[in-house]
Amino acid sequence: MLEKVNSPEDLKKLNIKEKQQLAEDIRKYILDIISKNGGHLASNLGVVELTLALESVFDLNKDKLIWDVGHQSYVHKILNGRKNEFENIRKINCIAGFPKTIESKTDCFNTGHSSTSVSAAMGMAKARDLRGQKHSVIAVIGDGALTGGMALEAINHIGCTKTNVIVILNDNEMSISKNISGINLFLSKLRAQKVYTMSNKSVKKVLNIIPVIGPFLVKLIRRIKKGIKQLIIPKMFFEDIGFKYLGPIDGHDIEELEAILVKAKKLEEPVLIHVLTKKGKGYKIAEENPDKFHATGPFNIETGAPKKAKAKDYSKVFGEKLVQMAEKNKRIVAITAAMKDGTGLSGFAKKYPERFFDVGIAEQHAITFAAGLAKAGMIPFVPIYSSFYQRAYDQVIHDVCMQKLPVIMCVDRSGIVGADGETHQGIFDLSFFKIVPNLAIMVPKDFRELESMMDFAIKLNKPVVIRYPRGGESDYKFQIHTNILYKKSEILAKGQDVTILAIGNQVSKAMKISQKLKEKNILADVINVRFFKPLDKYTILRSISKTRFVITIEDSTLIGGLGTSVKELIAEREIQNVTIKSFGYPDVFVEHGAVKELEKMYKVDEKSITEYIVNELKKRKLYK
Ligand SMILES: Cc1ncc(C[n+]2csc(CCOP(=O)(O)OP(=O)(O)O)c2C)c(N)n1
Repeated sequence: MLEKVNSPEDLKKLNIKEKQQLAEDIRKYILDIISKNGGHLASNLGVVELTLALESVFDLNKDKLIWDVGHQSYVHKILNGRKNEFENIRKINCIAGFPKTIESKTDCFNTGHSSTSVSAAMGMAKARDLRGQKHSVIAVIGDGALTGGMALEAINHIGCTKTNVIVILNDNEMSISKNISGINLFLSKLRAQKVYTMSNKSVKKVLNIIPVIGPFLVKLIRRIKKGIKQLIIPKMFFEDIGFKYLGPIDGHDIEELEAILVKAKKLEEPVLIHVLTKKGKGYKIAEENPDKFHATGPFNIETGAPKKAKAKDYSKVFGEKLVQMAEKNKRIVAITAAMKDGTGLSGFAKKYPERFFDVGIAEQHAITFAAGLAKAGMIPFVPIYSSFYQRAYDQVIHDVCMQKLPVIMCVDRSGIVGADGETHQGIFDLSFFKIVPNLAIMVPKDFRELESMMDFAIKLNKPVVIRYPRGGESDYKFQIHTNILYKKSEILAKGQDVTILAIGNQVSKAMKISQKLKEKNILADVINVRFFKPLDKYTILRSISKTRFVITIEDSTLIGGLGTSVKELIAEREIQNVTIKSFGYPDVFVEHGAVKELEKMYKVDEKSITEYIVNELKKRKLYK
């Protein structure tokens, strides 16, 4: 069936049986490709029927459909012009794993970070009304994303302004891990209604067969049902704040879905359709392990086993070290914003459940909650991915740093993360944290240094950022491990020809470059910066005064990064005759692709940097 369907127009011509067949074909296709490329599997398998129903009822040439987070938009992409391109999803220069307006008119709004869809939908709906247009605006949001403050702010606004928006709540009872929020407790009361609705449906069928009094009985029962509904659902929260609540409905029944969508389309008021789906639907291994298959690398379809064994990564090292530290120090607590596994906190959660807090997709709350804990004598560690720290910026400034509270903010997935692309690259944190007073920023060169920095952060007793990348350490093994001292960098190699300043996982690259240079009799000072803030001005200036040629390497945007800090230092001290070249990322949103490919593309790779140094020294005639 998938071979025959190339667009929503083709889909609209199918009967229900054919659509069900198409759903199966799409599932197989997604499973096949994601098992090879990696990507978000379980959420996409869960929305196949929902997407088919949406695309059957609405016309995305005029209606607007916004996918929250957007990790579940694969079926939509397949139906809207990217069926063949799907084979290369998430690869460099190919289609992205999230909605992209540049890929298709039917991707009407870019997403990637959670809980934005309802606000964007309301904006589009208000613009439609102000411009006198007529079309539907639909936001599809998961029960996990509904725990994010933004989504609740938008629902609040839509309800009181009576804006005509359709919100589809895709409730699979899962965020990445199990959804254990208060919102979930509330939704479980609504879910309980399902059994009641179902049994009523069958009763209706039977009663309608009875001549004359049958239809009368159906009407009577419907009225009673309304009364019972108010009784068994203690507070119809959505209705109370201004939404028409429809559901709950089986999210794998295309016919029922289409019927309810047609109904919603006609209503001129805020509508919330509560759709129940199964994460991983149709692939048993993912149904049983939806968290493992939320986002996955390539895997074997038969067994579900990853094709590449998972090597130790920074998040794991962080999590294990925190467990050890918490054993001795009872004041240590850990907070996650719905990323328990991703940030390496599963072990901590198991061992110290009373000191572990999963706040939901609520980065802002996570930080101010940590500030409260710190103010009252606890030592909070808060690992959040770099790109999601963007959400909590005001809280870091206003609640933590202004009050000098000792919150240890661990910036996971910093630098280039790869296939998730521009919404997830962690390239801004150094720049936006740099300008915050009272904040120390440490960046470890390897696992061992991460552990030392975690110990050191507690001793500092002030707001601290520790920043580390996605994945494991480099294959370069450092021989030198000096003690961490406040504001002190670490000299790893000595030379007089060039100063190489590097940060975090770029330090191993700097060491490899210095080895290559050594083969050409070029000797480099290699400095592991360690403290991005406050910078070790003394050591850096001493080296620059010697070599007058500085290279900085960072896995972040160049604006406001390490290179900028060093240039500011050189200008401030009015040091003359210095050549400085910074390697990092330019003023763009870095697209998706493998880390190595992107490094090459932006010339932040070993070869480009080595060539630059050699050529520059040739120009200066120091090296022939
Ligand atoms: C601001 C932000 N924090 C964290 C994430 C990571 N994240 C991606 S999907 C997801 C869970 C979403 O759950 P839900 O909305 O229920 O969708 P499902 O995958 O269950 O369909 C999380 C926490 C994110 N994308 N954005």
